[in-house]
Amino acid sequence: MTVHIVNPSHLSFGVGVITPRWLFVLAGATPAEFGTPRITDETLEQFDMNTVASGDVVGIGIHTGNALRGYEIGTLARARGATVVYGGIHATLYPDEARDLGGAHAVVRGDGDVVWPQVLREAKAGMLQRQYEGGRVDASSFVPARWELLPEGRYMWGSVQTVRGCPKHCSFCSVWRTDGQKPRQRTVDAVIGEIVELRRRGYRFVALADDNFYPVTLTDIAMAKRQNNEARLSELTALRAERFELMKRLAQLPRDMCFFTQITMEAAEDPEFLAAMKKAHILGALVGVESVTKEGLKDVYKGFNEAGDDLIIRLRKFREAGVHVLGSFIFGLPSDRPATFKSTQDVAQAAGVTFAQFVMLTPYPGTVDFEAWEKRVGADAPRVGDIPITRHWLIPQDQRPKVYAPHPVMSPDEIRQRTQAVWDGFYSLPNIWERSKCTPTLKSRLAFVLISKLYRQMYANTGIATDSARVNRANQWARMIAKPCRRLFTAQPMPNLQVPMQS
Ligand code: B12
Ligand code: SF4
Repeated sequence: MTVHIVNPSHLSFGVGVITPRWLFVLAGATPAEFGTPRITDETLEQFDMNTVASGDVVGIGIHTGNALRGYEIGTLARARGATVVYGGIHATLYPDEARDLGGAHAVVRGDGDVVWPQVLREAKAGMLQRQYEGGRVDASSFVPARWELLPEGRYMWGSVQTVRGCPKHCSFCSVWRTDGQKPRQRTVDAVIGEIVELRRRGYRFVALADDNFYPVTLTDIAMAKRQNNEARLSELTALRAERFELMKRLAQLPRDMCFFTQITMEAAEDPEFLAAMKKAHILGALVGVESVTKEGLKDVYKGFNEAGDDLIIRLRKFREAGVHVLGSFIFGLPSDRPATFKSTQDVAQAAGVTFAQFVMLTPYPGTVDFEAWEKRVGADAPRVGDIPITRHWLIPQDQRPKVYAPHPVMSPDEIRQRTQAVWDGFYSLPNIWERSKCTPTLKSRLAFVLISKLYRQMYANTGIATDSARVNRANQWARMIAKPCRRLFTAQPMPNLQVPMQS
């Protein structure tokens, strides 16, 4: 019996940017008695159905965007006599769908780390259950990824999770509802062990695949003090101390290492934290800016962000501390107006963000926004074929409309065109060249241009473009420049690298 683990994708580029972490974690959770699982990441190449034999187990992980391709794989694998098991955020939200449309014998909801061995053993014994509740496992039970199973020369960045969950409650995000609001921080040793393993193999760029790398803010601590809440205070200070301990250990790793994470902009008010990040080689962070106006922030329950000039000051603090920002902005919020687009681009440029992404407000399942939208459109939702757009992920890829939240004054097309124009403006060659000054040499400036263009092209595809010629062009471009880009990220392996000592 072979265990297959598949990350579905309808598009394969041959080269991947970030390792899909769950594949290697689930491989790590596979008990030795089942042998080494066969991992397929379809963002590299398509799953070879001929490798599936009757009695094999095929584990498929889906998020909303790749669920339909996942269902195709599951249906075909089941027809070959395999036992099909789904997991991942989308299967957690819609377990019945995976059974009805994806040929699932079983669905795992929540974390797979602890429950996966049980699933495999019960499958082997012919006692598989329809559904398993993986729940939110404690950080001490997170399984380390099996990086020795990485295919040679295919990815640019490794990915290591340091914390799961986020205490905030943004309306467009499902993380706080699925992963929970209580931060589950892994031990420093577990994180460092994996990173050393990756560097030994020649990965010097590592994405810290966290929901929010700064789960405890100075405001949280001040509030606990004000409330004389001793228990809360000691919990928060312990979490904060662990973050600093992690960064101290990261700082002891080879100097050529570079980390990237996701963080809220509150970290800008914490110079000690930013300085520790810089020392720890965390040189970049995605910051969810979302909106440059107070009204926009209110729309998404993100009142802890700043707007206007204060926002520019906050974002610049990252830059001044030596941490590059990938600013993430949302267009199509109810309070947005045509003028918001230009002012957003202006703020992004004035704030000195190194990269930016401009996404259109999309109701993702599991979010507050999705629930409100689904309730509002109800049974009257427009359909493509038989499928209501509230189940847009089930519409075949080539007919799938981009689904955006309805807006009080602008049509989806107006929002899309204006969003596209902001992408084009922010990533115009002169603007990229100007931003490339943040790197020291001509060679690195050219690399910066290449990477900016790759980022922009890959996004045009998964993000906002609806015109298929543009999507195809973006795809070809991305395919062409992905290989040379990968070379920019690799380093000499360091097989003898030691784990830095505890302080
Ligand atoms: C890092 C990350 C990224 C990175 C890297 C992706 C990569 N190659 O790995 C980048 C920045 C590229 C990215 C991009 C996007 N992301 Co993202 N990303 C994440 C993040 C923060 C962590 C993912 C991760 O590595 N987790 C660690 C692993 C170990 O956990 P896991 O994937 O949950 O897997 C566990 C369980 O789910 C389960 N499991 C998973 N699969 C399977 C399969 C089986 C068989 C079993 C038994 C169990 C199982 O077991 C695993 C171990 O416990 C998640 C949030 C999150 N907390 O998961 C969002 C998240 C997955 N992303 C999300 C989104 C929306 C996106 C984008 C669409 C954003 C955008 N607007 O462009 C793009 C889409 C990219 C694409 N086409 O795939 C959403 C997905 C929502 C949804 N309903 O699908 C999430 C949940 C965040 C959110 N805001 O809600 N992302
Ligand atoms: S801060 Fe980020 S991860 Fe946390 S709920 Fe908001 S969008 Fe989600």
